[in-house]
Amino acid sequence: MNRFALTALTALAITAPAFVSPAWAGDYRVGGIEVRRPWTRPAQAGMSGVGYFTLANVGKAPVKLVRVESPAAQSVTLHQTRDQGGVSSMRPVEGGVAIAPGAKVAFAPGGYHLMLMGLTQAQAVGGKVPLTLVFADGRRVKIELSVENGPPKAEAADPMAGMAGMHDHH
Ligand SMILES: [Cu+2]
Repeated sequence: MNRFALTALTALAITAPAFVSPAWAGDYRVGGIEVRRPWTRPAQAGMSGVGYFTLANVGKAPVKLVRVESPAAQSVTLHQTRDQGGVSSMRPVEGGVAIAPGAKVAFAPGGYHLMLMGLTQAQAVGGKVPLTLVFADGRRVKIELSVENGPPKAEAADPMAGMAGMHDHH
């Protein structure tokens, strides 16, 4: 790891809760659980929002995401979009989402996702939406979704992101 990355991590460690150690900006790791690239889309207050990220089990025991809480919405539900006979529909996930040791599950458009019902305020690009992931063993992991127009890139700097932002003013 280079010096710049170390400095950035140190700065993050000061603002993040002590029990969360980000692997990089936007990632979270608590025990054997990693939450990678959490993001959501812009939305208006009172409407429904979404939540996307990759959940990785880097520990030795199974984990299961059972519930998500957020002060930013009246309720948060685990959903899954399914394609049945060419018709796409989404439904609540019963019993949570289990992840075996060494496995990961993508919450992404077209599959698992979070539904944030009844947003308490508008979500604008560049903003953050706080969530708490609750696991079957009682562990609670606090994360923030960053509000993006699309899936965040692996690279921090995306020149096209700035172009898209300028376009919004037309
Ligand atoms: Cu949904």
